[in-house]
Amino acid sequence: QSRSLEEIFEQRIARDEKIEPKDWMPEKYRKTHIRQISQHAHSEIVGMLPEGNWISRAPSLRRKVALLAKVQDEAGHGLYLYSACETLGISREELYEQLHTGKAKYSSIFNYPTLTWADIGAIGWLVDGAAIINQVPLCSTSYGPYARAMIRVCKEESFHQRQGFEIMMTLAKGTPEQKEMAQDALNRWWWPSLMMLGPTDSESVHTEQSMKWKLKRKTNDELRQQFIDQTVPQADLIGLTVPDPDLKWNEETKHYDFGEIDWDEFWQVVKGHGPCNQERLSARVNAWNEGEWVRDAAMAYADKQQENKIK
Ligand code: FAQ
Repeated sequence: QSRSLEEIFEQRIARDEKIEPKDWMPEKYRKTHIRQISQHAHSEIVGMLPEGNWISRAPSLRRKVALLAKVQDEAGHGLYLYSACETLGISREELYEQLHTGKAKYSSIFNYPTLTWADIGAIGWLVDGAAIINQVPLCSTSYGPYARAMIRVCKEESFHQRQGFEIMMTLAKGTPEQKEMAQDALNRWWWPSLMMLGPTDSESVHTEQSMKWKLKRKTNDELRQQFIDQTVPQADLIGLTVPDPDLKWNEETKHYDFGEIDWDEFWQVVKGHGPCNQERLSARVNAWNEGEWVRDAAMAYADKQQENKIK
């Protein structure tokens, strides 16, 4: 019986049909989706913190409005993704619990500090740039709720990427100090942005199975190469230098060759030892604890409404 269900499932995947919440799915498919979608949701929520740091210090009203809108979008993406994840039979409380206890990961990139205003430009340009490259293929992922969430998320990420690039372009065209600030931000965010796309394919434990299930449509290395090929000409255009002496256009492969990524640094950050891991996690745990009275009040109000209805 279960074998034939599995066969039907495999055939549906082969036909590029979407799998919906009430459809039969292998337990491992469900689990790995909970893992990836929840980590994605946590990343959106933790990702608000480095940028939130600059909302009150944005250099103009226009910049402040755009940054506020971007950070709000990220909250929306997080909530959207948590909802998609809940359709797989896990509760919001369990998901938060996994984040707060360090059981669930979130993207390594958000464990780096935002030291100057140019970092806001670099995050939009590079981090959202990498996020789009990773997420566009996810619009055709096999799990329906995740695929549909990605369509809207990608549209908003595109605005985020452009606001970041425009900040960098403005700084690069500005005073020598401003240009230097932009270059410094690029120097610090370049390598972590490449790491963000995940370990190399040979080290990636989940890629093979996730590609078979069409959860992932491209491998980590394919996405990384695409990101580099897209971003290097953008840096050239605004007169900034990508901090990689080995970076070179390869006429034969029609791709950029690039230098060695420091994977030790990546795994240190993933294991909780990055520059801001503790700060990020404690900000989330505190927000949860301090919000308890709001949740309690909302529940008490809902109960009262329900009682009134019964009467
Ligand atoms: N950080 O076998 P793989 C955003 C873990 S959203 C931390 O290759 P997989 C928006 C991985 O979980 C950014 N951990 O894993 C925004 C696994 O550990 P596990 C987030 C990482 O899943 C912009 C282990 O390493 N985007 O930026 C990372 O096949 C600006 C082995 O790795 C998504 O989550 C990492 N970077 O591939 C917000 C997109 N990479 O779980 C604010 C959806 C890997 O077994 C401001 N996710 N690990 O304990 C994906 O596409 C995939 O999950 C990958 C990883 C590509 C991230």
